[in-house]
Amino acid sequence: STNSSLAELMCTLKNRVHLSTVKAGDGPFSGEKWERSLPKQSLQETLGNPKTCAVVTSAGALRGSSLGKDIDSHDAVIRFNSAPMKGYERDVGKKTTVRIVNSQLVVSEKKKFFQDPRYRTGVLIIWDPAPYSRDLDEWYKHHDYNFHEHYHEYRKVHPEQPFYIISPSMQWDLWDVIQENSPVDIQPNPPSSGMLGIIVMMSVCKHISVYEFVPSRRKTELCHYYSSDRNWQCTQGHYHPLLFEKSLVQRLNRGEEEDILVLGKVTLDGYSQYTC
Ligand code: NCC
Repeated sequence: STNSSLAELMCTLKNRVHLSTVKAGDGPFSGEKWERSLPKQSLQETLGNPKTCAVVTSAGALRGSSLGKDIDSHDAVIRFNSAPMKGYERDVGKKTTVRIVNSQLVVSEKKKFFQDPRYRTGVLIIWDPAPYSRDLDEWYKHHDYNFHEHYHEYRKVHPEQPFYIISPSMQWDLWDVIQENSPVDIQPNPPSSGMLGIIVMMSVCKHISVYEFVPSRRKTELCHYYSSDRNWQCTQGHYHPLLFEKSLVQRLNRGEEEDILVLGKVTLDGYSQYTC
């Protein structure tokens, strides 16, 4: 299956990896408190069906890219964790429609997460890197970072901002597809926030541009465009199966090879563009 065609791979993802968030009443996520906190509208309803979407990774290679205008020309833009716009508009733009954060960030940088304006725009989505399991009861007790109370509190302080929790089934369904399409056994660690964001956008958008996920000629040891940390593992992965995610996404590219080299831009079709 490692050599399956683009269409086959698209259909595998479309059929098996669905946008799935926790809803009030899902197993242990029951009772008054969850009823109050979890959004009534589905994530699909909230995001609608944007025509064009941009996925902005946090890669250091975005620094000096001047891609800001190109990125902001999309109908919807997704960013990750603490990635800032302010001061980096020229390279990464300033529009934010969705932000995916990991539970570690929300727990360990609580104060910033609750106060910094960068988190106030758009729809928030949180995920948690728990051990491989789709079981909600299991996950409720053994999540990696204890984000539940933070989540309830954030919903109280910022009730107008949609905030969703990704179901573990989504990340592990995605992991299975990554594993099945990789030549070697990979660690059962969850896909990166970036890969989850690509799936979110493929689920709702017609066309998606992904920036510096598959590295361009600007490929650099610089971890993030917004910090000075240097580490190749940020781009190549150590915990997340990043290299395998990247080769999967490269196989889905509908754009020119040159766009990857020069711009770091992969062009994907959304699920809606395929009849499987
Ligand atoms: O670094 P991070 O992700 O926030 O980056 C977001 C996504 O961009 C892609 N990326 C990033 C850097 C790079 N050089 N190349 C890339 O392709 C990846 O797809 C990445 O997911 C995460 O996935 O949640 C991660 O988060 C950080 C960290 O928790 C947050 O930045 C919080 O501030 C993780 N780092 C550590 O735990 C030290 C990182 O492993 C992945």
